[in-house]
Amino acid sequence: MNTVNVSRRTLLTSTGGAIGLASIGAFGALSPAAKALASTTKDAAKPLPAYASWKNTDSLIIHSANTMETKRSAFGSGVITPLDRLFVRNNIAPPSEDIVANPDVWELKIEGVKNPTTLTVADLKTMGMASVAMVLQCSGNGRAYFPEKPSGTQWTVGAAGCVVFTGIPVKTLLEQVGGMVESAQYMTGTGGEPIPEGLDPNTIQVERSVPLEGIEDALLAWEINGEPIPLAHGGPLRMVVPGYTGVNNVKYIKRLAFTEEQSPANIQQSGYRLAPMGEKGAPAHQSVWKMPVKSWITYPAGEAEQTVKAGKVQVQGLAMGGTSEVTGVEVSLDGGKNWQKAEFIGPDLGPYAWRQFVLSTELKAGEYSITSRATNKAGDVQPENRLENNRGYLNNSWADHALTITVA
Ligand SMILES: Nc1nc2c(c(=O)[nH]1)N[C@H]1C(S)=C(S)[C@@H](COP(=O)(O)O)O[C@H]1N2
Ligand SMILES: [Mo]
Repeated sequence: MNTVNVSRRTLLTSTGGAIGLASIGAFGALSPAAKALASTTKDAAKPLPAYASWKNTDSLIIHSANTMETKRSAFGSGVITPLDRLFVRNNIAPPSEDIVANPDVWELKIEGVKNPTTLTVADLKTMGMASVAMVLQCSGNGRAYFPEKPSGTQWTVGAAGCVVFTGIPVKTLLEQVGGMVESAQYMTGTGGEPIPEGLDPNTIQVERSVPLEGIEDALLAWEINGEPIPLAHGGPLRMVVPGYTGVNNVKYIKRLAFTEEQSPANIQQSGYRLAPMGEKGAPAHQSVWKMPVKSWITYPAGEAEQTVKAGKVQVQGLAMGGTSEVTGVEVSLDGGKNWQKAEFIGPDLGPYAWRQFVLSTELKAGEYSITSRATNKAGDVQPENRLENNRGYLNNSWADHALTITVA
């Protein structure tokens, strides 16, 4: 059994390597045998798309050219997720790489304010600046644990990362354009993907509205982890709304509008709604905005079954508070019957960031069901059960995120 596992691993690694090369433009150079391997191996890694060819293949599960997640074992123990391991999610194909060649010339239209205007990134950079460390997490992270297998990417834990965005606070920008119009109820951001001619933009446009409350800590960001935002993560300019799920963080933003109504785009009206099982999303259902308190174990956590040596073990994980800072986390080694307090490690980067945690323990030989349960300042405790909903959003169930490990 061990031998089988090892050879399967080797196979996966070499396949991943070959395809990784292919993604940087050498596909034609692949030997026929490598091509055959890539297309027939059951678990063969898919290739990285060109716009994300700089990503670390070994750290990612590549679901498709527009969906890649960080492996549970690849978050590392530093609080900030390195960009080459950060998940990627595009609802439609991203724009051309040309738009990040000179970020400063990118234009943003600003509407629904007293003095509507168009500003370049260079203009914005002169007007204000702030940084925020925050969890970026897809609304559907954890969808794979819904037994009903809702449609959409089968994300496990890795459609999430903790990153630092730098840009101009939306509030600062608002001061410079005379404030929003009185009728404004939402901040609406429009993604810069080109819309093919003849298509009704509402069918595919990534345009999201968040309630005004979200403006408080929102930024229009041009940097991520200290570098210009790469195309894959929404450069040249991205709307970021700390505490809100991934979709509300509009990439390649070309228009920022303060609107009375939510965007008419499908992605706002029917997508990302908490519809009951069997029902289609509609405006009557709650929109997916704020993230709930959540945590998960990252070690021991192999992608397949993981065997750990008996003795002292540092059980590790990460915990986030959602819109209220995470204040505590407990670990269970017996499927939720008993809980032990874990220690946070590393720097505290504020309410929107996650914290790494560790439980130093001693494990005897046997099988363990390990999981974690976080609490935030607002008093929310990570629940045992997921909130059932048709599209598999917002899964923060500690039971769903439990792992079975073997100690030998
Ligand atoms: N313009 C635009 N913004 C977008 C998307 C998109 O497809 N287009 N996808 C959203 C979704 S669903 C998620 S989860 C995050 C993913 O961010 P990342 O790719 O930087 O990890 O971007 C959001 N912003
Ligand atoms: Mo998402």
